[in-house]
Amino acid sequence: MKMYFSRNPNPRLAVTVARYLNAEVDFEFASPQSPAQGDRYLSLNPNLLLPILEFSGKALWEADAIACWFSRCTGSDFWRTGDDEPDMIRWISWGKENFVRACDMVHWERGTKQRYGIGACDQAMVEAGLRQFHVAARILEAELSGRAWLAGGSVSFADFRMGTFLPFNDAARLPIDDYPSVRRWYGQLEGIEAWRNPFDGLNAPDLPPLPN
Ligand SMILES: N[C@@H](CCC(=O)N[C@@H](CS)C(=O)NCC(=O)O)C(=O)O
Repeated sequence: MKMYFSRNPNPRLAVTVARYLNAEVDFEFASPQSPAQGDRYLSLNPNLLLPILEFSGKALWEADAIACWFSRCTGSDFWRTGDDEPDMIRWISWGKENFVRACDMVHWERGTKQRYGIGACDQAMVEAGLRQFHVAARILEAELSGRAWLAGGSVSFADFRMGTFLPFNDAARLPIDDYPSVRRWYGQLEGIEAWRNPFDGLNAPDLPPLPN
């Protein structure tokens, strides 16, 4: 199996899952959106996005699907398959529509657009993202004040997915410290080596720096 990745948020999430689960996979840094590489990746993922997992002559894309596959391959319950599965899917689904989306909006303006010179930071979009962030973070705060992790008694993919953009908070500057239980939960994720250092030993250029 080979996974094509970059250091951006969704591929980072997939690499983190692979490393956390010790999945047997080779990693290859890719830039499917660079004109020189586009043709190569179009047949693997028509969206020209990462991550992509190639195995048995086919290509699987979408970080969630790849996480599900790694969890199966390694016989882990990181992707829940028992009674906690609906709960895990609830948080993945809600997260992508709410908390993760809000983080993405702010990170896109303050992070990705600035790193890649895509355009000026749109303050109205940042403010809209921050409003959504606070609405979602309040819900997450209430949930996490009574439990350590989102689904069941141990970390699951729901936690990893919810945290997709938080390793990039140096750029996004989301006010997670306003929410003590969210902060505590995120500290638990930061305590996981694969979360902190997913690219350790991999051949992958750093992200372009943020301009001053
Ligand atoms: N819904 C997709 C989103 C994938 C996506 O947006 N990937 C972005 C990075 S976050 C990408 O490939 N950007 C180009 C690159 O990193 O080279 C998933 O969850 O995998």
